[in-house]
Amino acid sequence: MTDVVKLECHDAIAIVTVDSPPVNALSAAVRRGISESVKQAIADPEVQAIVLTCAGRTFIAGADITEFGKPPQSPGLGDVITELENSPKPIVAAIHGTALGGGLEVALGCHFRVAVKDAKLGLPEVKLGLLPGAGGTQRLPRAVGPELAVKMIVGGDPIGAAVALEHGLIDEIVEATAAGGEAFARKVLAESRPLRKLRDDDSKLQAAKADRSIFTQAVAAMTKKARGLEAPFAAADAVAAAIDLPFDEGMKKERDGFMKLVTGEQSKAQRYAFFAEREAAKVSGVPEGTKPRPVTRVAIIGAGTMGGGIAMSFANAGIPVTLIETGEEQLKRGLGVMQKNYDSTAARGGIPADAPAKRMALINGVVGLEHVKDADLIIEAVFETMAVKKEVFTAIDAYAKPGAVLASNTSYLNIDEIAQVTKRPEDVLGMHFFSPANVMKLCEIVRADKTAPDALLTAVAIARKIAKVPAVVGVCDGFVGNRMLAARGKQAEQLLFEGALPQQVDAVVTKFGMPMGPFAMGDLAGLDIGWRSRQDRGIKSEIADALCEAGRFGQKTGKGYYKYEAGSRAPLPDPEVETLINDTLNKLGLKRREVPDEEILERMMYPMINEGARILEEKIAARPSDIDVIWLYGYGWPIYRGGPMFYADSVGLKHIAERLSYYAKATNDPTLEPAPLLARLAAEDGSFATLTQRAKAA
Ligand code: 3H9
Repeated sequence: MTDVVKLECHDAIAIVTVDSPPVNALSAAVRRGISESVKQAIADPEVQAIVLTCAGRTFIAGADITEFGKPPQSPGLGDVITELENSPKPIVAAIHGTALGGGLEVALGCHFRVAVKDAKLGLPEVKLGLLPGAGGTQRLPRAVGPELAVKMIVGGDPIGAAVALEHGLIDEIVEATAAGGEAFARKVLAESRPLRKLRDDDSKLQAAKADRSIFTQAVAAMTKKARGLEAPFAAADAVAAAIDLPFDEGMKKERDGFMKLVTGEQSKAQRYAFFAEREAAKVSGVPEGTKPRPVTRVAIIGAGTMGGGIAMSFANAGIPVTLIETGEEQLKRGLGVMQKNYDSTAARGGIPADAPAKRMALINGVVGLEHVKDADLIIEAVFETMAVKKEVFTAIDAYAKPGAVLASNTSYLNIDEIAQVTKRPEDVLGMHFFSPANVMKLCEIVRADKTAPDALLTAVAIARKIAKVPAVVGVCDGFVGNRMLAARGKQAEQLLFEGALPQQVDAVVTKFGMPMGPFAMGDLAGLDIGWRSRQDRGIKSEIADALCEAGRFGQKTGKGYYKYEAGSRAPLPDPEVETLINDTLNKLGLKRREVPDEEILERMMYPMINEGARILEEKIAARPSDIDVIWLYGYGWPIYRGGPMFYADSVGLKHIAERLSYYAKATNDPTLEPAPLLARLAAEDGSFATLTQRAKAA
């Protein structure tokens, strides 16, 4: 029929196949192809039923996200779906892979749905800052009831075929899509089944119409973690319309909500983040045709907090792990923590009841570095000093098989120096996981001077396989994330010397959307670590030092920048800290001033952005979007603000450069002067996005 949609006829059954790699997204051409094929099948007197299916790896994965923000092209998706629903001949959607967003909405417009057993069905639009805009909020509650619909639409996670069958979203599980769809269509014809138009079927809405709490409770559960986001609340409103209003009015409400979101700033940022994440997995400077090395077993050295979390990430993906410790006692403790962690997740229903045993069975705890010998990838997660790292890498070099990739989980040490102690620096790189490693999605992959391209790709591929988001970075102190964090930390401390209080600084940062402010974060990590390191280097930081001298090491001592009630992690402002700050400032002869929140925000964000610009100049990160990915997935940067470099563009680089210059002078800190790249972009009224466009064009 068209290049992207094909129509064939098998003995009275028309098969409409969408074939638009990679994910059969609903571009204008696909929409047109579906519409024309279905019209032709309806007009063909030979055809009695229609099967809509897809070629390639997946059913339609949604609207074509790249079309948002551009002038609309007809036919609109909603119109195509109405055509399907109004077809006088039965239409069966036959689903494999993922039927997502507009893809599931197309399937909901069909009269019947079948799927293979590992198919997934979902409406993930909220993750892009949107709500389903082609009838999903009106038809899904009619298909599965408002409770599950809210879970899928407001939460955004897909369900599997078995759950879909249980709740009536699909009619049957089939072995293969085209054949299964065809067989099902013949059954519909043989049994003269009436065409089920979801728009006309309110039966599953009745319970929630009578008892509104079914809906409100489901919404409350799904919006618990939606602080700052607009889409989940707008999506819930649209589902409410399905319960309260006739179908056509509900559709109008959905359309209005969708249009508001798709033209708004949050969705723009979230769509940017979607593509930034995928872009980050594309490694620059690697010869074409380079393939990752196969990885079937991983060895992890160190069963502490980091090593344990990393081991769990691999076990969660079904990859066998050799977990190595120096003694039985440490090993037992590490394995015990992992077991407890799995058990409590299973008790909460986060993983199936048999998952803890299955996953623990994949982790083989042993003592002695010689056990790295079978591993294709070895990740060191031991104590963070160069001497210990060198000792471990010397031993790994002696035992590891040829071709194994040797990774360090260091968060700031020089990988080149670590690689030098081995006879195979080409196999050495960094894999910097973030704590807790079984939860946080980021993995900074550190490319050292001599890292071989295929070793690098191995780390990137395996990170994706264990559901992490990889971002390749170069060697420098703290790599990308922690280096930028240090720039922020320096300002946070300085603000205390000028008159701000920890709770004021943290409140500004959390109001912006970060999960924690710098001082609460310091308390969580432990203030003694920095104190010891300052002592070793002969450096002073009078307020932080005074806290540690008073035994306030953070959460672990129940007191730090805040106080903590026994058993609680909630930071409570402590008047003693204010007194301690006042005393310290008096001793130093400094006067407190009122620091406005706006200044705090600028001084928390702009120095980080400035450091990001330096990182780009030094080619430690290849793209501004890689920096954003690091902050989104490693530090909880609010997704609706896109990441620090995206945020910088939205504020305007000219303004940021001016403010940095101002603060450099006001606080007598030349490091705050705009980095040359930032200054240049600001002077030409450019942005980090223009930098990316130029790099792509070159
Ligand atoms: C929607 O449907 C709105 C409607 O309700 C209303 C409309 C009026 N569009 O992720 P991968 C690209 S909103 C364009 O690496 P995987 C992706 O960029 C949409 N491109 O593969 C990448 O390109 P490249 C609701 C898309 O196997 C390539 O495909 N749907 C789209 O790991 C491979 O992607 C969603 O939100 C798209 N919709 O995962 C689903 N999707 O190779 C979004 C992917 O150049 N998609 N691409 O980097 C996904 O979640 C995953 O891509 C999927 C496959 C699970 C499908």
